[in-house]
Amino acid sequence: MSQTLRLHYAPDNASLCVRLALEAFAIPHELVPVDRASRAQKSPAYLRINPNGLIPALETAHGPLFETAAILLWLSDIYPGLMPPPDSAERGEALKWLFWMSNTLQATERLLFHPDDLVTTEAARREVQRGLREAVNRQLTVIELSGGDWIDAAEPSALTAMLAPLLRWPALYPDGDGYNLADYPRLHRFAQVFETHDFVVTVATSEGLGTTPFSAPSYPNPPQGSAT
Ligand SMILES: N[C@@H](CCC(=O)N[C@@H](CS)C(=O)NCC(=O)O)C(=O)O
Repeated sequence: MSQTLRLHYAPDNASLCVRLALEAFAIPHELVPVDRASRAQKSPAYLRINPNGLIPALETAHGPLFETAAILLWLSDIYPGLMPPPDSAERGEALKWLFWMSNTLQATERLLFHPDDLVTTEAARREVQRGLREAVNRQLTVIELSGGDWIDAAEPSALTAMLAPLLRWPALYPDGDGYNLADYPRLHRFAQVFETHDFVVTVATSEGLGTTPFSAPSYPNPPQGSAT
């Protein structure tokens, strides 16, 4: 691939999943910060890269990509190891959970963090967030009990790069109330081991996420980015 990959990112945004995968597999890339304070993700220049006005986007020699899971899957076609190969026994299991994380867990979390996308009054916001918080907890129970062998912190992959931030954000956004990763022992243990990898420390340090970014998260410092 001739053109260097350019990841448009903001600290502690969904771009974190892609950064973890890029760093884990030493994939050459440039980082392009998106200034959320000035809503740069809605600027005409950024909308030409991602018409949804959302972070991340990845510029490639074949054009810009958006959607975190699609970017991870695209990278896995070029960099073996991110996903099990198409003809392997593990491929179906990996695809199943990658899509589930994208269209179920991540989508529910996004609504939990952005209730204003759905309702306008404070009472409605509280009601919607209560329901979405329960939904996230139910979904985490599903993956805790049913997730496959890929939930292995020792084996970095597209799947674990996507999972770890999804375990982090509900502890912080909108306020962390009603969420305790320790209620999910398998996922909690995964987070504790995952965050000891050098590539994770590198990304967490760069984004100001602290020393236990997944098992015991704290707000980003400096706080210029957030998953919300
Ligand atoms: N499904 C999208 C969701 C991306 C997303 O929600 N990004 C958030 C940050 S985590 C964002 O850009 N928020 C800014 C906004 O809504 O204006 C993906 O995975 O790429």
